[in-house]
Amino acid sequence: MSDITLAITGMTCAHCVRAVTQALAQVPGVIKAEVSLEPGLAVIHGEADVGDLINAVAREGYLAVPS
Ligand SMILES: [Cu+2]
Repeated sequence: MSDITLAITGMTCAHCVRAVTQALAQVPGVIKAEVSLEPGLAVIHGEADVGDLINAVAREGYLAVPS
């Protein structure tokens, strides 16, 4: 099992963190997603596709870049 770290741009409050966390958690293969507002970072545990993760974050209106 590997961890994936994404830098997330655009989050401004706890609601954003929750939205990103839930979006990531719904991607197939994700066991757990931990998102922090400051710095904007997501650590994803599991075997998810990085492109799927980035797209899930984008659908919520935020920018994710592999970190
Ligand atoms: Cu917010």
